[in-house]
Amino acid sequence: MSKNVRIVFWIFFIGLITLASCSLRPSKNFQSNETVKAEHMDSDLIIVGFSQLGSESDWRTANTKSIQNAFSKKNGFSLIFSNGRQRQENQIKAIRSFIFQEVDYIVIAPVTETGWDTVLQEAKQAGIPVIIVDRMIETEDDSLYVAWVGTDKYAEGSRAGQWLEQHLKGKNNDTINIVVLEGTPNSTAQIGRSKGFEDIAKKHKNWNILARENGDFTKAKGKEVMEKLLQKYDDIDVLVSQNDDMTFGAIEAIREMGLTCGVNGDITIISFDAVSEAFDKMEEGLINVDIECNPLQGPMIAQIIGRLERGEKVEKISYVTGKVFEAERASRDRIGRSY
Ligand code: GYE
Repeated sequence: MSKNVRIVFWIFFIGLITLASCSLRPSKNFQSNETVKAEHMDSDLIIVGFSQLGSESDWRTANTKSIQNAFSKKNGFSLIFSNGRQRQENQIKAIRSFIFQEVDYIVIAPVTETGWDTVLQEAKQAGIPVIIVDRMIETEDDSLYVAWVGTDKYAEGSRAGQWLEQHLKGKNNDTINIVVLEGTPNSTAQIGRSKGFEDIAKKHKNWNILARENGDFTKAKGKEVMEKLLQKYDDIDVLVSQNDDMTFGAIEAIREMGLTCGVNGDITIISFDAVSEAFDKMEEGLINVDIECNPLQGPMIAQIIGRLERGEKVEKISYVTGKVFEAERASRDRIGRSY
């Protein structure tokens, strides 16, 4: 064979192989439910359907990652993940599809507390154990879930109040004007953190809650709502913001108004979650204190499923604990944190 003929031959040969491998590879987009089911059934892996409520915050991203890592193939799981985009109807649809796919376990991080009974009854009838994570559901029938894993949101709210008590100790008794940026209405995080803080606030006659507004746990909404609050009130002393993302938005609003915040600032800021960017802001002195809410809940949920698999009893309620981080110690306290 001459050199040219050999080159043409190889080009032709490689082209043939590429074509063949393309047509043999099944396209994911065209997989039917039946194919997905069969794939899962073939393996010894434990199939878990996880309905995450959304991707509204840094906290949520860390929570999703923790659960995805814990439910890896290496750990013996096959995870079907669904993002509810902050809407309960999307989550209900996802749960129904998990039931249809005959998963072994359903894990739900519910966006709000009410309205889950019907779909959880369907899961129960199908014999699929349900584990609730992060936020809680409100139901009369606690046989609808086998276990719940999350943080104590009421305790987080009261820690915020206790911190403010300490912060104001020894100062004069002038009126303290407070605004609260609340998270998604009717979510456990909003209900618990509001009630926890308000129960402490009630004890102080000079604490004046000017406004409680919904910022939906997002940076954009936090900024928008804070702008309105700053236009309406020119004497805000304290901002209690129920998550870090809303706080980041609020800080932008405050600075754009020409005001200052945090340590020695015009507005004292109490935030929740303690994600990495919040530590940056504490180091800059822009946030006074952050009430931690630990999102790394995947390993605990995987452990619960492991116990259920071995037929062992599991705790109905498991709390993940958290700390309180202040600006002054932020650079030391953040060492070793992964989110
Ligand atoms: O604080 C917030 C997220 O439910 C504890 O939801 C969670 C909260 C968290 O969007 O950042």
